[in-house]
Amino acid sequence: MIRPQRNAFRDVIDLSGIWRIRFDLNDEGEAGDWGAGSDPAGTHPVAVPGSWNEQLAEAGFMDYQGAAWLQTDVSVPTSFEGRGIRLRFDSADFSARVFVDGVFAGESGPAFLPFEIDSDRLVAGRTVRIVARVDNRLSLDGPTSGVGMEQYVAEGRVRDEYRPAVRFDFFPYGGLNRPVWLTATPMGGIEAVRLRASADGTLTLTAEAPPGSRIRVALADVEAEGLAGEPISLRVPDVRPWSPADPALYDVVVERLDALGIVADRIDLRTGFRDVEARGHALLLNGEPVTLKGFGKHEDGPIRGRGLDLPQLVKDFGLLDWTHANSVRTSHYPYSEDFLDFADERGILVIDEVFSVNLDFRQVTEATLAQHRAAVEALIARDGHRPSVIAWSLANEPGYLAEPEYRWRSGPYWKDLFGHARDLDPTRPLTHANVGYAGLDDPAFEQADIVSINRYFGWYQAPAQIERAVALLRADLDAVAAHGKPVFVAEFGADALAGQHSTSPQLFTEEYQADLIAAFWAEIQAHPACIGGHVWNFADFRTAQHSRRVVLNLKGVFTRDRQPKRAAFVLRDLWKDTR
Ligand code: BDP
Repeated sequence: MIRPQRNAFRDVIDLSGIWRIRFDLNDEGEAGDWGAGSDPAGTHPVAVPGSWNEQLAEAGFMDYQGAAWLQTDVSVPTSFEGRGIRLRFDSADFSARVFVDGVFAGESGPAFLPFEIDSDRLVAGRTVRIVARVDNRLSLDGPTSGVGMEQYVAEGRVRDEYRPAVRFDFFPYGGLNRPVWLTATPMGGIEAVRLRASADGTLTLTAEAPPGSRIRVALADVEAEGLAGEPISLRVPDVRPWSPADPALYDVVVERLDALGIVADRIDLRTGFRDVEARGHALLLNGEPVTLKGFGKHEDGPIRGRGLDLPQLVKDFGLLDWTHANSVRTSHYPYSEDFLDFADERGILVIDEVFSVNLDFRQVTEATLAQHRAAVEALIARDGHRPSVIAWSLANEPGYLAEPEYRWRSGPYWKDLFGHARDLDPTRPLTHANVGYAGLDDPAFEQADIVSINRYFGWYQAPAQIERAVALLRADLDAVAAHGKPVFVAEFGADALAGQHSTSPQLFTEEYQADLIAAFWAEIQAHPACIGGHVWNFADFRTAQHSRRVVLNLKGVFTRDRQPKRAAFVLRDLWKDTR
């Protein structure tokens, strides 16, 4: 799948704007033919991109979990005549079925990743009705295990009940949270591009296009030609390797030539040349050890929820620079491509995470593994050309319910999944984020290239006892270092309510959060096997309602509206000279 772009051969219309939404409280829309569209009287306005929740809280949909039908009308320009016309959704949370003029036309793939819809109703010169049935429930056997009231009751885990029902600690926003596009591409055009670029200036690119098509690749002053479906290699002399200190990007032009050698399609991409490798206890970028300092984040903001927010993206990258952070994990799902554009440009190293949170091994079936594999494939296909992406994270905190099944069922599961990811991309290290309940001998560690751990000593365990917390961290670092791999602290932190202060160690104060983070950072830096750490979280974010949360998860070092807490200044100072 190629990202929508406009050039002499391709065109794109942004369908962002106010759509209409109809909530399907009784799941009757499919039977009731709601795909044909609804009378505006029974609908609400909703902004796309944007989550429906806060937008329509007053209408009663803040915590709504279920299906909702979003619709808009679009006039297909006559200039699209003679080209392939499609819809492209950058994502749908968490899944969607799409109807064009009342006819089912296709559905989403893995959550948080783009999908395209073909329909013979998309004809130049016509006005068509697009209806997307979006559902923010998760299936029980997906790579992020769903949960419902029945499970809460059956498990007798009354205290774990979240509203809306989720097994994870962030809000299950529903809606079309990223743009939707109408695209026109040449018939028989380029359908996909995979590329690898290394620090020595070599680039290998494979373009998918009709068999036998000739493909030309041009980059800097170098050109190469080959056939669709086959690797085409070239070498840029005196390349400037990409790194946080010098995020040098190169424009790559990929063209398909017709039988006469005339250009019939063109794709513009940007990439950077760099190598990344886990060796011994080190992470090497272009052969040099690198320390990861940064944050776990979320796509989250007031009102728009998870809706793409470009001003906030600009601000966030400014704040990453301001704190001297060099890396981010896309906890806990693939972020927008706009986010990754910034990361590539600004030299921010990204651990790119698949949407698999708290996978419950009591519920794992063959279908789970198949979906998990598909999510890894789609993520690597979307982001594989990005120099900023230095590692794939295949899961966050699987086995977090301490279910005994984790011990005996997860080994073969990880072997298959990590093996699959490695086959697809042997150039990047693989990891996952371990939770204490899954053990220091987490079966996933055996497959991972980087051993990542999430640890909340000083918060959930040993609260208000920083010295003990650090000792517990050290013990775990020592234990997992025995795997002989680089060790990474993927999450640590404490909630702090901005404006809450104390002279003694008190949970929820800015001082306690700052002191805990500083103490952890000292240990992370001192530990010989440790390649760095990510503070949880960059900013306060909304989560489902739970008695442990005051509306938001307050572990941000910035508030939800990006005001610094004390910890932000402390990190800025600590990270100033860390390379
Ligand atoms: C970790 C999870 C993260 C949570 C965090 C917390 O990976 O999603 O938000 O705990 O409790 O276990 O704040």
